[in-house]
Amino acid sequence: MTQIDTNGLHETYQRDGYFSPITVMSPEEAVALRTHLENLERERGDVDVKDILLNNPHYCLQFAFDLIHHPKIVAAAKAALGEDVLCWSTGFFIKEPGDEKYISWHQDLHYWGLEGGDEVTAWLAFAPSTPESGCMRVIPGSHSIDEIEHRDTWDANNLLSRGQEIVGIDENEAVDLILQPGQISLHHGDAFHGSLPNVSQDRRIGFTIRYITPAMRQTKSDRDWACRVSGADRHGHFLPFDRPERDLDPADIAFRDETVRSLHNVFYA
Ligand SMILES: O=C(O)CCC(=O)C(=O)O
Repeated sequence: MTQIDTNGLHETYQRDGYFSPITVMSPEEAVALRTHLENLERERGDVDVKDILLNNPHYCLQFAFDLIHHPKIVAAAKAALGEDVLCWSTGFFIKEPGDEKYISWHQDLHYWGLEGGDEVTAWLAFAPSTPESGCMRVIPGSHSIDEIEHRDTWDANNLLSRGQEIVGIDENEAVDLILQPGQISLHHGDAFHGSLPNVSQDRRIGFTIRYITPAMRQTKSDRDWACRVSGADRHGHFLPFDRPERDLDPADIAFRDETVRSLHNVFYA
């Protein structure tokens, strides 16, 4: 089956700013991906795997590049965005069992420099994502609030670049996005979301894929990159890139580093 049931997805997503869960692969396939990831973490001490996983691993890891084209994940992104879709960035959010890492309440589009189009994130679970393991939480309907002030905390336990947070959220309104391995959630770039520490016995591993419409434009940098995954790009606002020929090739790592430096200039602008 290459299709998912997108019945009601578009309307629910438009109304609530998120949709969850959507099964895109079997738990066995997700466990195989996790094993591959953990082998890389264990065996590739010669490169900074942790940093690569955090920012744009799809530029230098084949399985990450292939996931951005996964037919069921792309079908979900299309149900949210329409036929023409680019992948702008990816990244793993990993919380170790018992560590204090968390993600403060924020809106993604607040600090990415992107304007003029739409964005949706697909968050793919490689491990169970539950209230105990610190699953993502979202405030339904908050995506209709265009942009709200954030304050930078720079807290070392906050997994966000500047520890940016929205103050004064009523957490009673929050919904837990509970996912089993092989399931995704979708959330809108303006939806208020965050997550608590992992108090379970297992790792919480989420792979985020940021999809945009081609009308989106990077306003804080002269150059930015994105890969077409569906339909056409009639705007040409982003530079293209190819599938890596092998995992962790030095030339691909150097390219990824360049794109990450450029992104950091945007995030810390
Ligand atoms: O992994 C999480 O808990 C939050 C991830 C997040 O902030 C995002 O995908 O935009």
